[in-house]
Amino acid sequence: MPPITLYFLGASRSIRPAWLLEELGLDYELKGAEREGQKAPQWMKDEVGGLGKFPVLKDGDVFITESGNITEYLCDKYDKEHRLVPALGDPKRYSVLQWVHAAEATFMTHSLAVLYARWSQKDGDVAKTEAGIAVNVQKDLAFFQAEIGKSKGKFLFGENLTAADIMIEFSLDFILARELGVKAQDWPKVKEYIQACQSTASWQKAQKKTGHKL
Ligand SMILES: N[C@@H](CCC(=O)N[C@@H](CS)C(=O)NCC(=O)O)C(=O)O
Repeated sequence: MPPITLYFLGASRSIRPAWLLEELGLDYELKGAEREGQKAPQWMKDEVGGLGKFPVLKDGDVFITESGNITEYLCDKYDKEHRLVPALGDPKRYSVLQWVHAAEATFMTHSLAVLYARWSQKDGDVAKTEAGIAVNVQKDLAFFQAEIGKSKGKFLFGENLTAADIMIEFSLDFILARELGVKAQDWPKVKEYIQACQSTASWQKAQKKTGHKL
């Protein structure tokens, strides 16, 4: 049995650590499940404890939660050549980690606000609420398009994949797939970037192993 287990919830951020594990060439056991209603099944929550949100990584006896934290953990422990996150003290480290954090703290926060309004607003003008919240999502996507436009390759930091791509790809795919405040534009560069990420051998392997589909 490999020491690493990935608790994977279908159609979720769990694709990030699956992609990263494949990119690092690590062997791992997959414990996968689909949502029941809108929620992860109870057995997964019972097994991992905590907040009961996914993905969760188990390495030996240690449970790690939060996809960004799992990313930093796996890179610190297994990316000894600092291919995916530059070494401590290298100023480039913080440019990469900026995206690792922005993927959740900015892009997902802004876009989920749209989704939650859609789910929970029972009366009044939901479209108007969405349009108001969508401004932040559009600013995020415009910023991303500008930054990818400066890259000398197909990924955020050139031709080589980094942890920044492994975190932000899901946020962008989720925003476009669920149409969370994106209607003002077609976002061609965002689509091209998602395509480039999903064409990597490691993303393809992760998708095949997990069955990930948004
Ligand atoms: N910030 C957390 C978010 C975790 C999260 O909300 N996960 C969702 C799936 S993407 C989940 O477990 N939902 C099922 C539930 O709440 O029962 C991360 O990046 O890992």
